[in-house]
This record gives sequence, structure tokens and C-alpha cells, in this order.
Amino acid sequence: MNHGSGERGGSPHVDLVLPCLDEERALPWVLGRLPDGVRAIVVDNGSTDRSAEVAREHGATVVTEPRRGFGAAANAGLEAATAPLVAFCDADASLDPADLPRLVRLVDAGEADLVLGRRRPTSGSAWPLHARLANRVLAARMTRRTGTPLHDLGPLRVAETARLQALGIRDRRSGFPLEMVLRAAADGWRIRELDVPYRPREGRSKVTGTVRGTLTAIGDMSRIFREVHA
Ligand SMILES: Nc1nc2c(ncn2[C@@H]2O[C@H](COP(=O)(O)OP(=O)(O)O)[C@@H](O)[C@H]2O)c(=O)[nH]1
Ligand SMILES: [Mg+2]
Repeated sequence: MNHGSGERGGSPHVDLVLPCLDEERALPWVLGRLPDGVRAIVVDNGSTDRSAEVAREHGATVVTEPRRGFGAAANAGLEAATAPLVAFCDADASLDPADLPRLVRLVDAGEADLVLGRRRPTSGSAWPLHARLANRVLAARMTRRTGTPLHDLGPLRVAETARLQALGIRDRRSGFPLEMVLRAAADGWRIRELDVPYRPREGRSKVTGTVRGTLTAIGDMSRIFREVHA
């Protein structure tokens, strides 16, 4: 990408939304991996650690979202985005922002409207078995619903900012990423997957790594499948 850097003057080509709940240990690595032309928007959602300060110290724009929930944070970041493209990534160092340019290129080239990073675990501990199995069932359902072969509800993703803002995603909990894919497909977007390495996260998981988080995610996603039709 040769669009100038968000931090070193010039406006960014990509705003990267990083939903963040207590990720002070992961943020320095994540924010040190930003490609040129990418501005980080860390959405803090009531962290009790120094996430917000660490994010600022590493040059990120920090958005504070008082309403709890992954989707509330992701949506606040989407609303704050002003660059032509918007990307999403977990802030737990499981995914590498340096992989973004390959995804961005497909959107820039007009070859896809939404690009998802298909997670390829680098070790057995990167992705717990229950999460991997649940994801496989989910991917099969997404494939049937969208008519596009999908293997993963990848958290690393890129699309045009204005189009994504106009999609009208309503979920404010863990259904947000699935609702994005189903609404995009319903609107005729071309969805593409690219492989990305998936590393063991830094610290403890809040969504699929806990029983409560997993049950909430299953409930939210079942509701999205009922409500959003591609
Ligand atoms: N802002 C915000 N971020 C969250 C929330 N829950 C999880 N996250 C962040 O979302 C990303 C994914 O969560 P994670 O716990 O890694 O879920 P997993 O990938 O399913 O294990 C991480 O960057 C978390 O810090 C939340 O309620 N609010
Ligand atoms: Mg994670």
C-alpha cells in the first residue's frame, strides 16, 4: 500500500478498528505492527487495566464506548472511521495487522467488497477445540445462507467504510461479525477469504474462551440467522 501513513502526516487509507477489553499486554505488539497508511482506532469498553493509556502511548486514536459488548465497541469504531476503507482486528495479538495489505489490495482492486481473513492456527493452543468445532458449524451455515464458500467467521476483515456504515448492522453484542457477513451477502457484496496466521492470544479470552461468552455468542448468532436473510 502506498497511501502515506496516518501517523506521519497525510490521511490514512485504512482505519483499523480494534475492540479492546483489558488488552494492555497485547496492544504494544499489535500497534507496532501497523502497515503504512493504517490508523488504529482502539475502542475501549470499560477496561480496568491501562489499555487506553497504552493505546495512546503507542499512537492510537482511542474511542471510549460506555455500553458493554463486543458489537457496541465494533460499531463505535465503525462510526468513528473516516478513512476510505475500514478494517477490524482483535486487540489480543492473535492476528497480525501486518497481514492487512493483502486483504486491502483485493478491495482496492475492486475484486471484493468484503474480505475476511481465514484463520490458520500456528499451533494447537491458538484455537481451542470447542471454538474450532463451533466455527466449522457456523461456517457451513454461512456458506449455505450466502452462497459463498466460507470457512471462518474471521475477525480480521476489510471493506469500504461508507458502504459498511450504510449496511445498518444492529447487533451490539457478539452477533456483530456474523450480521455484517449476512447483510453484506444480502446486499449482493462479493465476499472473499484469504488465509491469515492465527497465534495464541496474549492473556485471557473473553468471548469464545469462556463458557458464558460462548453461550452468549451462540445465542446471538442463532438470532442473527433468524433475523437476517441473505
Ligand atoms: N471493547 C470491547 N472489546 C471486547 C469485548 N469483548 C471482547 N473484546 C475484545 O474483542 C477481541 C476479541 O475478544 P476475545 O476475548 O479475544 O474473543 P475470542 O477471540 O473469541 O477468544 C479482543 O480484542 C477483546 O479485547 C467487549 O465487551 N468490549
Ligand atoms: Mg481472540
